[in-house]
Amino acid sequence: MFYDHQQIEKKWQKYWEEKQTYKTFDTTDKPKFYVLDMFPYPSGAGLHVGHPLGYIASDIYARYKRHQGFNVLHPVGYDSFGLPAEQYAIQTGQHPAITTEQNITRYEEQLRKIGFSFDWSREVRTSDASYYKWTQWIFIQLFHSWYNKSTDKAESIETLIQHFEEKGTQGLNANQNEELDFTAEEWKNASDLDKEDILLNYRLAYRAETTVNWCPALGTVLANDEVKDGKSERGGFPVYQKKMMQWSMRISAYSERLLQGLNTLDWPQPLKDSQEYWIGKSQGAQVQFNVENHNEIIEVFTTRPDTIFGATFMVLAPENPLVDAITTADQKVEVDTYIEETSKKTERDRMSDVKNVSGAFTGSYAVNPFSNEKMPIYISDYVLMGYGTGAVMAVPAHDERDHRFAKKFNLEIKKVVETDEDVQEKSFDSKTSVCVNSDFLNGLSYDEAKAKMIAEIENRHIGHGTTNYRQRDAIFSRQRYWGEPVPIYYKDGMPYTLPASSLPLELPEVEKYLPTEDGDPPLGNAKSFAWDEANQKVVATDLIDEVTVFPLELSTMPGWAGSSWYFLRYMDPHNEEGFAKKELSDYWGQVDLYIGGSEHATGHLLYSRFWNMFLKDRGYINQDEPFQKLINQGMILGMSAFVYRVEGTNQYVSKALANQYKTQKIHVDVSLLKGTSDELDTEAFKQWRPDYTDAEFILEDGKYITDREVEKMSKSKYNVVNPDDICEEYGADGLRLYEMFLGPLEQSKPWNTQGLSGVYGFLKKFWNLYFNGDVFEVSDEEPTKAEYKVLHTLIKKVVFDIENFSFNTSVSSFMIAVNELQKIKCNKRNILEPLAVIISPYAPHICEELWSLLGHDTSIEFEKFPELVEAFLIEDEIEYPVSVNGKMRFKLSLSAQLSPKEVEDLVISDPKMQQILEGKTPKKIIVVPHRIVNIVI
Ligand code: ANZ
Repeated sequence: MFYDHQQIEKKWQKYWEEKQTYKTFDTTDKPKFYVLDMFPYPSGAGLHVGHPLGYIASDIYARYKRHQGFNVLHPVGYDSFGLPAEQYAIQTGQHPAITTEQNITRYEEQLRKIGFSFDWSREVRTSDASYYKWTQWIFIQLFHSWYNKSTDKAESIETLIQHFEEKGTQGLNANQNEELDFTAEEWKNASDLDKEDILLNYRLAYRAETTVNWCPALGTVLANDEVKDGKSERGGFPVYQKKMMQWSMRISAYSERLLQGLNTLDWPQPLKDSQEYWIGKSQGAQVQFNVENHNEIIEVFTTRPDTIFGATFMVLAPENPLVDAITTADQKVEVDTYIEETSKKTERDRMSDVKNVSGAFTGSYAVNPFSNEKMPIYISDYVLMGYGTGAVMAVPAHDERDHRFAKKFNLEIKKVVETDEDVQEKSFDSKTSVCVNSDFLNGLSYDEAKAKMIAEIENRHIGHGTTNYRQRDAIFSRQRYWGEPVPIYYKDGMPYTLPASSLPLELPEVEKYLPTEDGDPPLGNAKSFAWDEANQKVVATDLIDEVTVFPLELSTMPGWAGSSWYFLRYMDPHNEEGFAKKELSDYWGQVDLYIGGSEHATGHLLYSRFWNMFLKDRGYINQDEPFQKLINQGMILGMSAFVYRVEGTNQYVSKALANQYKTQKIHVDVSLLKGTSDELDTEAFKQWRPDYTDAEFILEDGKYITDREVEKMSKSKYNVVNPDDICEEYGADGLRLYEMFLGPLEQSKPWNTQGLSGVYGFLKKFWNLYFNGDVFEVSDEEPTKAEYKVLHTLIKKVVFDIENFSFNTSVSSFMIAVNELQKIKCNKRNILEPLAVIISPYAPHICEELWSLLGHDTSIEFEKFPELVEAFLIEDEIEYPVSVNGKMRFKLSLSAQLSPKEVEDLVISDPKMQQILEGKTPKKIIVVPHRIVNIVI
């Protein structure tokens, strides 16, 4: 029977839509299971076959869990604020909302064609006011919260105010910008404005002057994870360091919890490692050094207090405020010149440039509190102001950067202590070290030496043990248009939140998406964007009088705001009273399986854990961690095609002849190749672009053969394959099976359209198992043991594979099972019904069709997954090879239930064996049960 995938797939997609097959209900007595994909940013280019890889895997899992009786939440939505739509708006004047809408429509069409079992009714879009209303609401909660280190959680700002009223800052253990010290009396006497200023020092969403990554070409600040090698991740524009007033999120308050939480998660180890590295916990000590002839004290952070005897000089960050005070008149010019030079470098450049050691001497000396030696004080850009205390004690015999610095400036290198770690690592350049073991630490292990030094430092009151985290607070404002407005207005320069009842604060219309002439962000162009405090509404910008009408915040939220909590919105997407009802967030709880790309390791996956912990602290949800199990799908790579242009001409030479010319290698679109071959359709190439209209070709055997190479699949490399084309030709079921068949989910693998015919052939064979010629024919006869064995072998394998996320191996098992059933001409209902259920998570359309042909009038989706009956796997008869003196002589079929002794007796009494024995008695008989019989005569 002809397998008409197009007709079948259209029919079932329509059916699912009409019957709302995948709509998920909350009120259920079934156990829940939450399967989530990282939601897409709807780009203008649409989907290519690399995008659905993770979605197919999660869809298979979601369907499998439905078959197992779970109430599955498997939603989809769009991360629809972001830079590309805005860049496009700047170029074309087209409102980003319009392009975003168009892109979403295209995405949805493409996704629907692949037959995903999403509950479309729960779709969210981060750029919809009904969604970002709650992003703004969460921002407001963060603004009105502080981190109490004593209770180790975020609390309402009211509890902080109460503490100030009762005790001032006494006994306060908070996470803050600056350590403040005041009494209850002083607090009460402070003006309202001063009180607000103090509170800003503690809020979880706060404004402060920070050094930011400023990207002039994009006109905005970027997060550290949006900057790669000093360039913006999007567009590759240069990024500079600049001090600006910015909104920040106090994620650093959560560093320890973010670190500890990793232990509870089932995530890939490399992903956990990168979060751990990003958080960067260091344990050590803060130690004070006196400066000769100055009252200033230099405080350093060191992870190696045990090396203090070998500290021979000090290095301050050029921005350290102490530099000015301790620089001598003689050294001032040199120091100032150096400071000027470093201000041009980004923090990243400073950290990555290890070869060019640079610095300047301040002219002052510190005193080593342990060796009492004089230590010259330098400044250098390898010391960063934002980490620790912005100053280091340099131990050139133990620290590589200090060592390079000492070499360059000819400073003393003194090795002091031989610890376990030194012995293990064989300190990087021991030849230059003088070994002056200090009696104080001799014989101790690294840990012991460190602990002893910290105790001694504390004892002498010159410092204390401390823990530092590399992770900084996250800058939260962007000077862009296409993002969530920050629900803040300014009165006397102080930020105040809008009342929650007035949300959403809608993104205003602007004429231009560029910064204003005064350098304000694009929202500064809006005609109606001011806050009328008394009437609690947005009014014309002209009305700002700083009395009743105030300016609103002009920056917008970063891309990660909306994606930090979307998994909660899916639980209750239409709620207008809250972001999600507590009963529902309790019922759906954690995401049980989250699938997405590894590029979100330190961005989205840290921010969303942070917001989730915050919402838990404030009692809005119950779970600590949002994503219990996470899988990073690999990338699907494209097969790029290249032509060789003879330099300076419009001639193109075929691959094999290219080395005879001086050529340039140029990408061509893979759609210009003939069929699935490497041959270029030269006519199509000429029409591709105006510059190629007059192209001439140097052919081999009358053909132009392109060069091929595996690269990342990307529109810019012209190697994308559109899933729509694949669905058209091989069906969505073919696409789904093939994407899984390509290889293990986590690995990267090249796409090869030729491989699709294999899975398509399988689908046809599977289909035809249910037909006799053109007639659907399934027999009700009881299957044989052999038939049951094929089925149950498959059940066992597929259950194991799905539960271990090994989707590629299931596809091979389907192929094996279908081949075997075809060979034994099985068309029994008791085999073919369960077979359709087993294959349906992978190829849902064909299985729905077969299911309905089998006489069912409900969807296959909720059928119970067939259960394994081990008895069917047990062999009845074993065909024993009988080997005599190491040579296989004959085979004997015996019951699998026999004991070794019974096997032995039956083999010996067999006439064939009797003939071989010729009356002799065997010297030795070894029976390996179910395998072989070895006889020595
Ligand atoms: C002496 C020493 C001896 C150090 C030694 C290391 C090895 P992590 O692990 O990243 O926390 N350091 C401290 N503050 C710094 C800053 N603002 N900029 C650059 N470097 C800074 O690194 C902590 C170590 O990095 C500290 O321990 C300090 O050097 C340096 F054999 O002190 B150490």
